[in-house]
Amino acid sequence: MNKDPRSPQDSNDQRTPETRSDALPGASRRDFLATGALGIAGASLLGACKEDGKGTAAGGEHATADVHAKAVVKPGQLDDYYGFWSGGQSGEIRIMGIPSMREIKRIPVFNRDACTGWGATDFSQQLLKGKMSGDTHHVHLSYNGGTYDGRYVYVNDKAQARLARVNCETMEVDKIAEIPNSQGTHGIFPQRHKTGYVFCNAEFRTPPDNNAETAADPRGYGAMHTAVDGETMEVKWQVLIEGNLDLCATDYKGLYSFATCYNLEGGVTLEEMMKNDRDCLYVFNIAAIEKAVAAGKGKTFGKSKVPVIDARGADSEYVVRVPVAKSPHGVNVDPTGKYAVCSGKLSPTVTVVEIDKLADVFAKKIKPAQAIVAEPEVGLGPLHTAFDGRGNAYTSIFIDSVVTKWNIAKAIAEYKGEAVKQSQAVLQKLDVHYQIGHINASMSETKDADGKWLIALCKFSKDRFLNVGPLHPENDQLIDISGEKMVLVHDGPTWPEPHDAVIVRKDLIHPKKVQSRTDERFKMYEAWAKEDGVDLQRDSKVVRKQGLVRVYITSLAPKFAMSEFTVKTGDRVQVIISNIDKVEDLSHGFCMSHHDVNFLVNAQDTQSATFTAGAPGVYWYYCPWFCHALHLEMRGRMIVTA
Ligand code: K7E
Ligand code: CUA
Repeated sequence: MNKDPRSPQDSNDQRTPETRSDALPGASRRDFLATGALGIAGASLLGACKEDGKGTAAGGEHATADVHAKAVVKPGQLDDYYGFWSGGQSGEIRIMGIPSMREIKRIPVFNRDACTGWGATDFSQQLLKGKMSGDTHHVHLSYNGGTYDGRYVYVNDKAQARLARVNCETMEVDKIAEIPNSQGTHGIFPQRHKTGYVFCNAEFRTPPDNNAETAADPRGYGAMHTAVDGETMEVKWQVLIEGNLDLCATDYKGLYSFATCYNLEGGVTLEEMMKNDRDCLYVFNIAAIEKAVAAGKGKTFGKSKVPVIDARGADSEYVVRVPVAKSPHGVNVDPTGKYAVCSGKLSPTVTVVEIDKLADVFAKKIKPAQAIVAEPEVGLGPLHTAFDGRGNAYTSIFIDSVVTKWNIAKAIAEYKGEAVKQSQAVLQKLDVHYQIGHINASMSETKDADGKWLIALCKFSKDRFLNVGPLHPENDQLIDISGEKMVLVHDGPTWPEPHDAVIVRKDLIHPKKVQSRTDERFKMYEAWAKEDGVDLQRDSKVVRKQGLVRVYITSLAPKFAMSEFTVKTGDRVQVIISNIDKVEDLSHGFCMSHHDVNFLVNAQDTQSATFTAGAPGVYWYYCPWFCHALHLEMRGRMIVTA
């Protein structure tokens, strides 16, 4: 059997007809859930990966040669979209080309990266403060007027409660904010009407004043919804909430931010967290919170100076709680800005909240539950939802390993009670391989959703790739959603674990081709150069200071302008390398033998790193980037004296 996913002969489905789920939903899956067969999530959620034996049916997703051809980007051709993938446990971001699924670049963020020297250079160490790992889940770009403005990419670090920003001109991290009073910074979302706040949700409840006295009793725990200024990356304010906060979203008008809560119970064990039949969507009223902060109503906790509005307990002018399907995970706002779709992880349904009704909820004219306008049944374990801009939604269904396409208007009509025996809202279920987490469609999180491509980020890959040992790659699957039926067109293995991804039209992103020396970090080099009377792009010079030897070197293929310098053993040595080549793509680097120093310096760039000179002797430094026919000769000696 031909398993090449690009092959028109590939069935993309190796299951027996009984286990296929792209038929319209029957009653059986609902019954399975209703009878409590789901049990404790741990067992079923992870145990439900379907058996995929040697296959039967062919042509499962109506794949045709034409459809596959659309996803092929020939040598020399460019992709139509940038894909920004989070890197999960790797701590990085990746840039993919869509539809080819080619990985074009990795952006180190919270990780130490041996290729570029991120984590070892002076600038990156200033931002990372010695932390060399992170857990990135959610990547989102800055907005203006409901669509991407192409300036920044934001990404969370769940492991150490941080928010990083990548400057799209260079595709390098330029700022990292630490989120106070928080653990498990998970869902993030920027405002969409302009580059305003980026909201960050704390997934883990902790005592706001975390200390020895408050640590043990979970009754005092809460979680913070944090507003970070997307321009300055300063933390502006926080709202303290009783439940946990999972995924995050914003509306299109700048009125609200949203957070799903899967633990309204306030439990600390799995069983306790799963008790309630409904949890909630927190809706934050931004103007009311800003007003309270301006009026000095915020408290502070611990060392943090950030004002915190305590909104625990009952609904208030600051926050209301809309009851949604059990243990919700994703919340996604559709491209019209009208609906927030919340996926009930432990319910077969998604809850659709009409955003315009929330003003009446805050005004106490209607109850929070009255903002709910639909609750279609989409399958077992709904997680996240994407949109095509044509009124359809695509929900990732973890336990069933399918993508469910459903129509929002039809789901709303059915919820109004217009008698329907079998739901007409669900249009198709497509098998994915396997255990899908996030899902996203081209421009889905903007008003310009164009319904061309859908990406399914699957957690398991099993038999889809060559066996590479117990740790399998993830399987990112590309689905064509331009037609009436979804068609799976490509399998893409990825290094674990991209949780989320956004697909951005290429005309919206304009990186520089050569460094223009206008980034934040040049201020740092220029300050040193001024202090030492050095012209970074002209001078190569050793400057001996109290406790530090600064070595300025320019590089121009195939030479470092300084081929020898002398320091004493134990000296702190800071090398500041300026690549003065002007040619696009002409990167040099600097590697000091036996000193764990190795970093990249792009054309027209400056980079620096600091290390301690080792035992007396000679140490060669060299350019690790292949830059010239005489690249191997591009080196020099550090002489270390006793
Ligand atoms: Cu669903 Cu962190 Cu967005 Cu993982 S989260 S999938
Ligand atoms: Cu410069 Cu190799």
